[in-house]
Amino acid sequence: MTSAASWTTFIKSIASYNGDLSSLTAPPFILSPTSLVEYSQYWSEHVDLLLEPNFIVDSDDDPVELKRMIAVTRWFISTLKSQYCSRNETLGGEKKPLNPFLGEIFVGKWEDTSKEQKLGETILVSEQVSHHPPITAYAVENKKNNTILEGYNGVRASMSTTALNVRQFGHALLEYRNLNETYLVTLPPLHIEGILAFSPFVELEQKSYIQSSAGYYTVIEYSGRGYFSGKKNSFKARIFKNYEDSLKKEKALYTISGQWSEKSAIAKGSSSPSSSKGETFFDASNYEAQHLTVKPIEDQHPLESRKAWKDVAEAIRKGDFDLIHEEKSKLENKQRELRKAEEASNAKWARRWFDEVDYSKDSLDNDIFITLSNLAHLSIKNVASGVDSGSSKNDDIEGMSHWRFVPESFDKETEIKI
Ligand code: CLR
Repeated sequence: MTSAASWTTFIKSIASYNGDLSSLTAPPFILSPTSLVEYSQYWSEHVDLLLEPNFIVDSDDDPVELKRMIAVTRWFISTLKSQYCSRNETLGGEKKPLNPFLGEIFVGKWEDTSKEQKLGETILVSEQVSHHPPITAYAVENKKNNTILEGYNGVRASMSTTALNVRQFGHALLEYRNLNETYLVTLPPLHIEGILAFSPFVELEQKSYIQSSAGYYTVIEYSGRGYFSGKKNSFKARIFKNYEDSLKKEKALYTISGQWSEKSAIAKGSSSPSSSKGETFFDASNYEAQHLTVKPIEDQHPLESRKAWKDVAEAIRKGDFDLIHEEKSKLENKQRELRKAEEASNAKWARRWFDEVDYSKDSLDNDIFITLSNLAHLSIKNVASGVDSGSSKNDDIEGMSHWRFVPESFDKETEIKI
């Protein structure tokens, strides 16, 4: 098959798409040799910004909690280029990632190479906690600064005439234990454009939110080429004293605007900073991502992603369709055998570092996710990330499962070395 012919087959398979991303038969050149379980690393490629709130000192201008919300918003904006553009930079376009198997894990660390050792070591643990539907859970932990980011995510996709539309499920919780402050972060919807033109890329859309336990509330609005700025990867973020204030845009304490993959500016109040008047908020092109270190494949456990997918990844790099298929089937058959054996012995695959929490059954007093969701008027049901609790889309109650990190299980871990 020529690549053009297999691309046509791919477009056709997309047209009859049923919502399950693993069922898409994509031509080799659109396949990435990286599993989705690795994507959790994108949350922490600017460790300094993630930890910054720990180092902000109180002064007599803005309240320190507001300064921290600005810092958390800056960290969040800084993650977007890694999350949504990095395949374009390293692989020449958006790709279809490997669909992780149940129990697949990915771990790594960011070392602090500075003399002062202000940041200390930061680790990542990522685990595939569900295969149908695919859900990845992760935690980023910095013991030195008592800071933990944890979360989980899954996607639902549907095809329109020109784009693949993707809704994200899940959220992140960012906890600064020394400050006694926690932030809830929702995940924006997105779509993949450029499929018909052979060059797929992500564009974010609609809104996402950050809710601080101190009350402050950030609303981020996304737009692409042809909308209010006409530039790709545009956003506008407004920081409010609380959710109620956000109902009137004029009440914004700060407004940030620009491109998340390039430059943005911040100004006090509710009008957008102009590039001349505003102070630089974040400049992605001048702030290189810090990649985590992963131990060599030889030293990895069989459940670790790069080890488990090694032969498939090599076949993808060679662009050998038959070999890809053969290697993938080996792995998938092994998984099928495992599930069958579990079923026969009435056993369930044990999740390693995460617990499933069902908010419709488990009684959870003082649960921080519930508290923050209530502050932000966000649904705690199993609905797309960022759906308002009063919205008509808030009715998808097929269990209200969420995934939570269990630090003790990780501390007891003996088989997997970071
Ligand atoms: C996964 C969670 C990360 C953010 C993120 C970035 C890109 C998304 C990915 C998530 C899910 C899978 C995704 C991908 C972009 C393309 C890919 C939607 C949300 C799909 C499966 C690829 C389809 C094939 C195309 C190349 C046509 O934090």
